[in-house]
Amino acid sequence: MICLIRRCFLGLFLLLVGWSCQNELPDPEGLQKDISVTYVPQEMDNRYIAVLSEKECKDKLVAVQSTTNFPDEKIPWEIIGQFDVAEERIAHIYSNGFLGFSAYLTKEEVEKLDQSPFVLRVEKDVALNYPALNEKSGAKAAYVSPSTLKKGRGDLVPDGVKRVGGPVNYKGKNVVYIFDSGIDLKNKELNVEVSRGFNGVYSGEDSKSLQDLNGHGTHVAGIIAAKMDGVGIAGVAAGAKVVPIKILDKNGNGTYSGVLAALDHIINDGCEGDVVNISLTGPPTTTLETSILKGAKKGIRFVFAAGNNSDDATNYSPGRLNGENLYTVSAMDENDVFAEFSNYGSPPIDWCAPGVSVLSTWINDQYNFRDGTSYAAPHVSAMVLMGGPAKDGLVKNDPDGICDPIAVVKCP
Ligand SMILES: [Ca+2]
Ligand SMILES: [Ca+2]
Repeated sequence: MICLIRRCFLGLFLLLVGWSCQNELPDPEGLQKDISVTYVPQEMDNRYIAVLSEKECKDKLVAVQSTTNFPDEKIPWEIIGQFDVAEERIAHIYSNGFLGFSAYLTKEEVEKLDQSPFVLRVEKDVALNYPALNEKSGAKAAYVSPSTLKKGRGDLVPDGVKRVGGPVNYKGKNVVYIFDSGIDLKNKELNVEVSRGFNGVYSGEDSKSLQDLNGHGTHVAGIIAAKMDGVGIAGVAAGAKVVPIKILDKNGNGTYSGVLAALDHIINDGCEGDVVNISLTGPPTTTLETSILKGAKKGIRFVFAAGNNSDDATNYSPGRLNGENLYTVSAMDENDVFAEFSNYGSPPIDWCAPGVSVLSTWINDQYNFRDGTSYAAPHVSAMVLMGGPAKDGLVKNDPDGICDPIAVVKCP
């Protein structure tokens, strides 16, 4: 179906939600948009990522492979040994998404590595910075205290969850990895699987625990899986296990090498049917995308936010990826109208889901309304966990002229 030409409604865009029957909840009008999905890469001083040639290494380092149960991990160590890089200068070993390592290196060492037939390329590590991740809501702060969502009322079903046909009590065994700022570990609304988590943050308070010190990851987790326990809210796949994969600290800072390490962990840990919810977007990189494609080939399903740049989604990675087990999600408001901030383009966008004034869990025993494709993607992650979404009509005013299908829970 082809939409009519994009209408010039952007200036009239208002943030309104249908909470009229919940008078005690704050009015989300005036909320700032969460534009956390655009990062500003900054080169790190002397940290590099060496990507090794699997073919060269496996052909020529056969002796190493036969000595261990984890041959791929041994290969980077073999190369590290050949180049005399001290162990304390190694940040990560990569053996699942790709073969390689990140390390603190001198320029001379980088040049030597670059010339090795075992090395495909050496990339500079970059700092990822999502300054908006830490933005508080505006003057009309939309935090909701638990007392407004207390026992006896049952679970409040947020508008977005309702729109997609949730909540459904999830009974399956698969998990959703929350690739984000961590998860509120003791949140009673969430079934957090800490033992399968991973921390890709190197330094500061955030490196010590998978606890979410920002709120973003907890919000995403609640949309997917807040429990139907008679209190608070209910998520789309209520009660599903969520796994904290921390790649951003409380101020929205992370590193490219940390993101790659987190992906490497997921590809090793994940089973067929597990889902990874990824809200970040940035410029495309081959190493990151290769890793994701490797995970998808293993049967792990990746759900990406399209990004909040009001731009063509093909310019943003990893949401620009297409193929089996890869889902990219745009955002709409409560009237099924395409969100003004959402990236567009079909392909790569597969589904549209609610992403305006989305109510979900937060840290410090709070609930919060947020805007962004970061919150549209988790609706679809929950549906992918339950076997994939069904289509319920098309979003209105899609700027690319091909209206994205609206994702809803598939009838059993
Ligand atoms: Ca609940
Ligand atoms: Ca479209």
